[in-house]
Amino acid sequence: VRVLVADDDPVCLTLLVRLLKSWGYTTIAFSDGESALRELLVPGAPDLAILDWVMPGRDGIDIARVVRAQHKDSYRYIILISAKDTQADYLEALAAGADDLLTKPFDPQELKARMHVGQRILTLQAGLLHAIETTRFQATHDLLTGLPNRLSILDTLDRELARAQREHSQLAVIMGDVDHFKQVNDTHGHLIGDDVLREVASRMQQSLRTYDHVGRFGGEEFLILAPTAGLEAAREIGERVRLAIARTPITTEGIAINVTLSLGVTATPGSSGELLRRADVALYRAKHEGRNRTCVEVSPLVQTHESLRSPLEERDPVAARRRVV
Ligand code: GH3
Ligand code: MG
Ligand code: MG
Repeated sequence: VRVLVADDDPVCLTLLVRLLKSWGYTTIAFSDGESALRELLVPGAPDLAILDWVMPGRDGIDIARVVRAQHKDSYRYIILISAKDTQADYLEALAAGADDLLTKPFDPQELKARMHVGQRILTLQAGLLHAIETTRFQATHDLLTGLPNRLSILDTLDRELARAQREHSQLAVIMGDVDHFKQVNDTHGHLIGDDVLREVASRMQQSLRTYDHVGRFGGEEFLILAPTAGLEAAREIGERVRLAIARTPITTEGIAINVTLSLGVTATPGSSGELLRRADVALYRAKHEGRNRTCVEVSPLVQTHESLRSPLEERDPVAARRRVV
């Protein structure tokens, strides 16, 4: 355990450091408050500090106050040492944010005992932070694939949509669904089915740009959000994802399984509900037309404004015909 020690009295500082070392602590020592505070504020600083109350520049109580105001994510346990020993002093120290006040000259055994109290609190605190982090992750992620879950990806959709509106940029929404996945389960069993889903999720992630999002929308259904992508870019993303899965069979437990994905693509304008509905319509069409393909559903607004000569259609007459339907 690393301990930060600050005291402007060199004799006291040397004594503290020697004691702490003999108890197995690693120490970082400072003879002034200013540099002690600077060190305490960097990430990864020692989370146990013993500070002299009265020091030139920053005194111990000042440091405690600043550390408390700034550190929200991790805890710093602060023990003040001082010749001050009235009840009023004690209360002032605690009110400023110190965890403990030890009067000088201190009894080494008492300091040792109080250090243990500090360590106990820090261990509890670390456990609590870890539990909160784990809970937060589990509440927003799918356990099987590690992707954001439905709630979380829908939340991201709302945020990205608001941002697209603010920045007058586009947002593409792509829904992908594994083809005949029930057959994978029926043929190879659920555990292999789970492996396949994990691999599908991983290949999807790998074929996206870093600022795109993919979440597990349902059982074998995934939702991709591509900020700044219009319809044409979105269809390219859809095809890239589709090929990443269809090109190479998924091998698990020595079995190679051919897996394909159908994708429904749409892009702004539209509310999140409209975008999801259109992506779903496009996905349904991809299934209906034979699966392992990407279909596009255009906003009715775009259809009227851009009529029938968008870049997408010039490049892909098949898509153009589909749009007219
Ligand atoms: P389609 O091409 O029309 O999408 O056919 P499909 O068989 O993929 O679609 P359907 O909706 O009939 O079946 C989806 C299957 O996915 C049924 C369900 O048991 C399975 N499934 C959903 N979640 C999981 C999961 O977490 N693990 C496994 N192994 N299977 C799952
Ligand atoms: Mg399916
Ligand atoms: Mg499905």
